[in-house]
Amino acid sequence: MDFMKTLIFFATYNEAGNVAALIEQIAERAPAADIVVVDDNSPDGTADAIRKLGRNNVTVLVRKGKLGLGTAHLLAFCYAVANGYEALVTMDADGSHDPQHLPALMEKLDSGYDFVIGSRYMKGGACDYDGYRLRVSQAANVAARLLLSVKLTEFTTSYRIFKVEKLRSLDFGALLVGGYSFFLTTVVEAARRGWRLAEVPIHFRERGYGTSKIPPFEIFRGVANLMRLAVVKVFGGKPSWEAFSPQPCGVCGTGYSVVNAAQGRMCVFCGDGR
Ligand SMILES: Nc1nc2c(ncn2[C@@H]2O[C@H](COP(=O)(O)OP(=O)(O)OP(=O)(O)O)[C@@H](O)[C@H]2O)c(=O)[nH]1
Ligand SMILES: [Mg+2]
Repeated sequence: MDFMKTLIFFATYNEAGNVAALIEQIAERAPAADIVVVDDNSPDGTADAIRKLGRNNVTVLVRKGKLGLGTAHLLAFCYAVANGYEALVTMDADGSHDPQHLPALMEKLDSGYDFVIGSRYMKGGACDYDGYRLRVSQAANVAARLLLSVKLTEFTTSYRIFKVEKLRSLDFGALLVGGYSFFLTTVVEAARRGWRLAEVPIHFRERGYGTSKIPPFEIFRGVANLMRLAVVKVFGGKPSWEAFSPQPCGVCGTGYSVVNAAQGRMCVFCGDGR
């Protein structure tokens, strides 16, 4: 298939035990795609483990420290736009997001959508979580569907594909929300702008090596963010159609400084707030 020029992104923090197999599996399923990794200077040497593979379609962007998962995704958005990609896939690097689903995500996007998310909860999907974690995740996704009236069964997982041209119409500053709330907020901002949204079923697996990086307080931040988005939906009116707006960063020299009207600016590459 002559697919769009595609970039596949994942963020890493201490995933040295997972990255080699992941990159190999991505290469099997999406051989024409480039890969960009945003690593937050993982102490376990993740960046070196990737460089050792010697693949010339893989770029590793190393940030100086743990600047968070949401800003890593924003950096990938900036990078995809700046480098002329047409499609951007985002996924986790810990083995939860199986590259076997890449062709389905890509084909669905190509059939006329702007955004496709891998769903654990639609027919045909599956989630290896159990007990408390499964119930929290299911409840969060049902609540999002009802409160936001967006017809998806999945909002929170980061296995997605975007039309890059559409990313330019998002207000990146509105996505500087901190932590895992980034993922729900992205879907809501896309829906408010009339993007065509779709989902395909995925089997979400338990992570491979290593440990989870989600701090427990993320649940509370997630609930607060969902309430905020529900209020914005009712009272927020039309979104501002601010174009893709990252600015040059005076400290690191990249063009990846994202501006948020309320919180000021943040460079999603070096973390500088000026
Ligand atoms: N660069 C960067 N990557 C991160 C950061 N936090 C998490 N990650 C990566 O983001 C992905 C998701 O993180 P996980 O810790 O697996 O979070 P999760 O999948 O929501 O939680 P589990 O279900 O417990 O695995 C993994 O590839 C992590 O290595 C961060 O602060 N910076
Ligand atoms: Mg995980």
